[in-house]
Amino acid sequence: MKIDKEVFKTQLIENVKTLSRKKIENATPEQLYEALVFTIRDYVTDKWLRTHEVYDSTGAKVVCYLSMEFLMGRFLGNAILNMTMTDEVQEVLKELNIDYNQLEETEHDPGLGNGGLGRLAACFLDSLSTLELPAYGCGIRYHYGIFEQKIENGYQVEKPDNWLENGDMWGVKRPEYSVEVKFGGNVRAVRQPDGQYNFVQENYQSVIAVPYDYPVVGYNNNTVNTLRLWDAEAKNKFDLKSFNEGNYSKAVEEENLAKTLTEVLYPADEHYAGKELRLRQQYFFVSATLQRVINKFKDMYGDNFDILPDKYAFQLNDTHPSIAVAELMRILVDENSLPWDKAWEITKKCCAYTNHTIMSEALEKWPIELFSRLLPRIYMIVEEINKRFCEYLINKYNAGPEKIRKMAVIADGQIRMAFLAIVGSHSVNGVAALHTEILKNQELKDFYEVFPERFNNKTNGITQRRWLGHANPRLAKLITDTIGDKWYTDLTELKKLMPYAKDKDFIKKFMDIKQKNKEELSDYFKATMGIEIDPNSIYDIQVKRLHEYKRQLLNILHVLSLYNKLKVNPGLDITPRTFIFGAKSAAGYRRAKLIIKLINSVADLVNNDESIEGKLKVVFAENYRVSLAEKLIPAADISEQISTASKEASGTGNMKFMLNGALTMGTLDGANVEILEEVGKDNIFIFGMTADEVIAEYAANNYNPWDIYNMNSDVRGVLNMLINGTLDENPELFREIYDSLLNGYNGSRPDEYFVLKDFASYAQAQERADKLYKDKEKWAQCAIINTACSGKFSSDRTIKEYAEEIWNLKPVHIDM
Ligand code: 26W
Repeated sequence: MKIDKEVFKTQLIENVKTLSRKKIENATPEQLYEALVFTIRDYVTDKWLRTHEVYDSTGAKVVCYLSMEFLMGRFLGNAILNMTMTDEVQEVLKELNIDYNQLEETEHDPGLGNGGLGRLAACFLDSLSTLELPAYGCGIRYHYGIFEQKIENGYQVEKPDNWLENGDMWGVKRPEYSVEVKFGGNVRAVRQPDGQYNFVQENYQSVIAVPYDYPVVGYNNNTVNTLRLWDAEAKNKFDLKSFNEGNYSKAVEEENLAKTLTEVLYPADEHYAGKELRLRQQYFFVSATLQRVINKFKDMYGDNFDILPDKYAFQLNDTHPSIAVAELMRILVDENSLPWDKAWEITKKCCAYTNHTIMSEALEKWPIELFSRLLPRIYMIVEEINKRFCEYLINKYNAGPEKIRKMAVIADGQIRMAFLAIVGSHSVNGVAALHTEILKNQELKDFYEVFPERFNNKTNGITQRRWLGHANPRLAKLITDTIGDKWYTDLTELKKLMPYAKDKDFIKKFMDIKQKNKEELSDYFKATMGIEIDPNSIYDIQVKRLHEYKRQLLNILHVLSLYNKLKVNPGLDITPRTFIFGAKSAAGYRRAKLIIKLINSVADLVNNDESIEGKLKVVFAENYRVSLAEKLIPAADISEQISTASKEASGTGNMKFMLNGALTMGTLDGANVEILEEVGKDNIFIFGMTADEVIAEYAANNYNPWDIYNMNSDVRGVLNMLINGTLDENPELFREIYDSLLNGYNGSRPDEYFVLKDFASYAQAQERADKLYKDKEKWAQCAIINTACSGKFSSDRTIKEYAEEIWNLKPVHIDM
């Protein structure tokens, strides 16, 4: 966007004055940040208003992306980039002697998500706006995001993340769109004159859902979509009626409910805990969203509900919002008197469900007792859905009791949210080709047989605006100087870099940038953690949530084996390597927390042993989050994507690293399979069991890791170190890890995730990497090819597929 620099400068100076009563030269970075946000927001708001004017006047179809998590990252830099104001803003700030980077760093990175699923939602919003697709992100305005991680004495310690403490600079409160959300009480059936029953919820507790809107700026266009996050407020700060009736405790209860409901994001990733408050959160934001949508729909189209699917699509980001199926039925049937069958057809046409994991611990199954107490009317509706579905299975497929119990939405005293989502949607998708095949042929086989037409794949993607344009401005500029700037909106343009993989001049520039990024990261570690790392070493990075299936353990055990090799043979010719980890563990996931401690203990051992002459370094980067990812990923040489095959649904970090010219060290899991297809086998390090092998091995159930221990002396050496006091003064500290690998722990199978089974193959792949790195030019070529071949993994491609194949959503051009 062309802006007048002088005007902009005046606005900025004025804003500093009004907001802080200061001259610009005396303002603190925080005050400057605030004034800059105000200035930028003005430009954004014009487009934002216009966007919604056009949506309303054209009656365009809108997608609501329903998600418990949106891991947006900082807003400022991304908004400026997408407004294409970066150069102008930076020039103005330079003229005013202000450090732009420092201002960006002042923004609290809002961590309203756990990991991949939340970040995917954020990338999708960026693509939706860039593609001019009408969209709302719908979620919860948690007052506390994912905890801030501190490492104390090698252990993770969780600190509250009060992201709103300095105000909410980007959110706009919209009290006029508030709605009431009801919990508990009882349902009374009221017989109507026509003999039909009306169901009324009585004696309930309720809260007011109040939306806050955040702008989602499209790249180089006029589209500004909305991220709508719901906050809870008490109905009446002091409910007068309840008070007068002497129902003082109810008034207080409702106030407490409002306070706790949106207080904090649940920080357990891929682990279902069955907490009442979590179910309340789910119903809260789903009900608020659907009520608001239906109110608006009725304002625009009256009660012609047949066209609801032509106007709204609801995408369910995992099962977390799958209660939407029942809530939409309630609104249509109870509040708008639609016949059940008609409402059901409409609901199915509107809803679509994305599955993000096959980990069985993640499956949401609510106990009937809890569910029916909290949501009595919704429970009745789920019962009816279940009854009709079971009848369908019997009539159409002659299903017997066995089949029914396997597939019912309600069984064994529980409500199975994934099944509710599948039954109530017209589309069920996995997030990578392999993942979708596993859903169809294993996890959801029964449903695939009944509804084959519903199943489809949408391989994940990432936004190149944040993950290249914003995170790696040097590389972005080199690419633009070389092939033009079309890649910002069409990532397949990067293919044009292929010929440059052999161009000496380009190779040098590409690798100089990598070097510069590595030096910057080294400065960052020095400044924040006091650790020195060598920018000439290989930066080998594994950053993601800590989970056993992701196998950070495999990585750190391999580091230990390298250490042992160097101890035996100090002259060993290996390229110096810095192994960088970043990972938050769920607060209650004991094994994962112990693995963090292990990584830090290995770091202590290795980093302080002068005899290995700095050939190995281990760094655990504290508090991994979006803004830290933006520093780490552009500096990576090797990207560790080493999950047990079949377990990682897709992965998206793998795509960010590839885009930034790192080589993948990976298993044939999730989207790694497709990365291999794009780059070819010479430009990636693949190792380990395949998904089929893992599944077969698991079924055979005769794997004995002791065989590996006995045969492989590297493995033996490393495992012994876990229990012989080398790593901690308490030799028993890591006994649990040792046992889990060799003997099984607490009833689970030994080495459930095949760490030892894949160890040798992993070590060999690492040797291949070490060897390749010695040929600087060859390595550079591979790195460039990785960037050049990453076009498929743009979330623009993914979102186009969702829009065309699931939502039937058309772009709407916004003119100013
Ligand atoms: C109920 C607790 C819970 C919380 C979060 C269960 C499950 C989750 C998510 C589904 C976990 C998650 O983020 N899954 C990741 O989704 C990414 C986006 O599709 C994939 O790339 C990752 O492979 C997958 O682990």
